[in-house]
Amino acid sequence: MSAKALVTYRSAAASRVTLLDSLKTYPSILRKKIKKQKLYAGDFVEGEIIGDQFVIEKIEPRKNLLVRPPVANVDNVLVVMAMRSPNFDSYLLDNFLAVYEYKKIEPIIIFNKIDLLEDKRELETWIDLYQNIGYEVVALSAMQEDGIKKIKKYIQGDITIVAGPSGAGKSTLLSKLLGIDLKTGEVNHKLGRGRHTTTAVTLYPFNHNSFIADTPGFSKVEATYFIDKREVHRYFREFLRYQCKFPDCTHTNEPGCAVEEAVKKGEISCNRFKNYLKIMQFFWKEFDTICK
Ligand SMILES: Nc1nc2c(ncn2[C@@H]2O[C@H](COP(=O)(O)OP(=O)(O)OP(=O)(O)O)[C@@H](O)[C@H]2O)c(=O)[nH]1
Ligand SMILES: [Zn+2]
Repeated sequence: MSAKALVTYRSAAASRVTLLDSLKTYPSILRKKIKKQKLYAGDFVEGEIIGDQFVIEKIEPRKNLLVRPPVANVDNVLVVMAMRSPNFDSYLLDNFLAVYEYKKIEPIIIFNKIDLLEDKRELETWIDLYQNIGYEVVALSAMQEDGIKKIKKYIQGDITIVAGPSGAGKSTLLSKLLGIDLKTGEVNHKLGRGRHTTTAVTLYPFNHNSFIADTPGFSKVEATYFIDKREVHRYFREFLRYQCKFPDCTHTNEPGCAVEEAVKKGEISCNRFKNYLKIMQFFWKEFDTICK
């Protein structure tokens, strides 16, 4: 009898699938006629249980495929940013957001380590900014339970990865989400750093039919490494609300630029626009007069 499953473990040599109805897990192999096809964690497959193995007969088309970590069909990324230790860096966050928008993966912003803040006003400003743009934002301390429930609700039924700078608290958050003790600082990517080790990815199930990868994504990204410079403007969500004179306007001093107008009116955040211009390596001479 044919069954549907999700690939929840993948290394160079082996794979495992989890059945979507019963959540039972089996070691898996590819049927001979599709042996040449690539298989990734996150692949939805069809196949048959033969003995104690799942024989994959068909790999469903992927909606996306990440290289780091190698996971297919990713719905969400938890972009974990510490407020302190290391200090919050909005330029880094805006690069992350642009890259995942480009990859069509929904970013959820996690402001972590809020227990280290004496004054919460700065945090509130950042929360407002990113919520107004249209992102889900959760501010928490990954050492505590508060906020974890909210994250679980957002990623219910989805495939999710975590990303963020080194030391931001990705492993701590993962352990809390999964309720297991992945030792802090020892998540997969660290184990995988040895010379002769290969990287394996596990998707851990939690709640019902929600899966999260144990291997973190990028700790640092440059938007222009992935995205053509002239296209970056498409991945700053709030810019899409405005129509410039030229449909391919890059908002770098073109005539009739509605985005620059919106910055002048205070509708677009100066900080976001500053980060955008930095990505574009563009100096806008009016910036300092408009954004004080
Ligand atoms: N005060 C405080 N410390 C935290 C919090 N979350 C994590 N930490 C600490 O921050 C340090 C880094 O946390 P990790 O979870 O290892 O961070 P990571 O993002 O996985 O780091 P890398 O493995 O380097 O990528 C650890 O010492 C954690 O105990 C938090 O909410 N508050
Ligand atoms: Zn424009």
